[in-house]
Amino acid sequence: MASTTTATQQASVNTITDEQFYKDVMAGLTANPKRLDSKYFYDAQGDKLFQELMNCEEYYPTKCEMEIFTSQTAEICKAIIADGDAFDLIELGAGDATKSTQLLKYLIDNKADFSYLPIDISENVISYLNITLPVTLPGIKITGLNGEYFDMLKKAASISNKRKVVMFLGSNVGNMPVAVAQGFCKELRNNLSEGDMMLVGVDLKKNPKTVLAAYNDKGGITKRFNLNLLERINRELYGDFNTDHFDHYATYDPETGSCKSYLISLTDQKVKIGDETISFIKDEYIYMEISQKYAVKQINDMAEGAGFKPLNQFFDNKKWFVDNIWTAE
Ligand code: AVJ
Repeated sequence: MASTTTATQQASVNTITDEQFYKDVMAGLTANPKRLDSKYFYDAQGDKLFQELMNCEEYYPTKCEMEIFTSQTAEICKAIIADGDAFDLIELGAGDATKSTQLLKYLIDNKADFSYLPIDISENVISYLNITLPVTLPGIKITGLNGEYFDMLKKAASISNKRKVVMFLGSNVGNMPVAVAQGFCKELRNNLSEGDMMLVGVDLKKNPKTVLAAYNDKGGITKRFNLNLLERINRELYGDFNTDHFDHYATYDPETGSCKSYLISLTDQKVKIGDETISFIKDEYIYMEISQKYAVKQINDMAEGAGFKPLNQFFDNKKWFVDNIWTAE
């Protein structure tokens, strides 16, 4: 984790500590049933695997949202520019910012007055963006923030009091169960002022086979992506997981729209994490991740329930994904 400080990293703020990672892992693995938090998927190795996943045939959400951002750039930008006053464009979970780069380029070309503040849980991602974006997008004003969403949102508000446009793309909101997502939207609203905006990417309910295939790809990238969290525990918390003794299991329920991932212990086994020992029985699962899918009406209800007014919806051709613009009321 953050030990060296380079010129670019000085612009970023890091709040995620090994200690917090250790606490969360131990709490999850001593709980019954066992669970791990999917936000920890994204170390350097996890970022790489997610890149691979985004490029694999079955994983459609990124492609759909990319289509929306490339084919409807002007319309989306017009909506967020609004009446043209200066704004902060904040991105929660920026990742490699491929999608937002479409918007950033258009905004810069059209002389919009804005600063870009990407927030990401991955330190690796933030230092990458701080270095590469000024090269690919000359003239961009960027301050990367490495940490938890709300800590960094508060940080962003303390840096500037301009109008805020907060992007939450890629169906990252799907990594929360519906009730948690509703609470999350309310908390977002509490951190914003009237007239601020949200741009939220949401994966829609669709043919269950299409959804399941995306989270159970034939090439096994999703499996490696999940197993990487065990390897990260080995690397950073002195664990001795043998990943050959775990399998990946994904499931999608078309009724609830919940897609869930588990790791299944293939044998009775004991795993050491530092000085602690965790026992698994054969077929026991670790709950890893939820990727919630929504109906359009559900999304608007969630916005309104949180104090936002739905302003615009941008769909891909297949209507598999939607980017929503909400205004804080
Ligand atoms: C980055 C949270 C949007 O849930 O679709 C991809 C992560 N997990 N395949 C998603 C993920 C398994 C992804 N998000």
